Amino acid sequence: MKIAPAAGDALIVIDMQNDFLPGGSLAIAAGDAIIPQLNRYLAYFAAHRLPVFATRDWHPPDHCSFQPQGGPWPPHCIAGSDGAAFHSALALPAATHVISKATTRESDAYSGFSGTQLDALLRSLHIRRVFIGGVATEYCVFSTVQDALRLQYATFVLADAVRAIDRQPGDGQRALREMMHLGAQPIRYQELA
Ligand code: VGL
Ligand code: ZN
Repeated sequence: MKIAPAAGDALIVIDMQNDFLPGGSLAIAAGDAIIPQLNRYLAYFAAHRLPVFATRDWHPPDHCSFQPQGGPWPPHCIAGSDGAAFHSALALPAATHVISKATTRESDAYSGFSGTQLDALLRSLHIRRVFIGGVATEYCVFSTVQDALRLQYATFVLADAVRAIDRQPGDGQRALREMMHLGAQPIRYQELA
């Protein structure tokens, strides 16, 4: 099936930050392998003058999700650090809307919608369909897709431009199946008209 992105569509790139990519403090194996794919989607949306959003984890140094505070994760994506920066190979257009999340000690937000202006911005731009890729499939991508569906956006998951942490083998695949079960549609770059 061919999908033709058009007015009313937006691309949302989730958390493509150094700490989630090889060399980072919470590195996803081969997470950087999806950058060329994401760059193709970014170029497509920019060429069609469609809005692009990029979410980022933007944590204080003592964030509740960090192991020293009793959370599940090593410290990562501390606001303003190199680890929190988007990967330098990610070709974000100058007009990208950057959405920072989980910015206070007590707020842990996997979803790009959680505690942010993302929904309000999408609505102000009359967006009805969202195309979501990035990392990690079973955490921030999954939560963002769930919220997008709950908020009534037609939701496409970039099947060729997501990567999982896979703490348990198969976590990413299970999350993808669940997203489709909830009503998301997988899409691959070749399917863009
Ligand atoms: C994420 C773990 C901790 C993510 C964020 O972006 O999926 N994962 N914080
Ligand atoms: Zn985090």
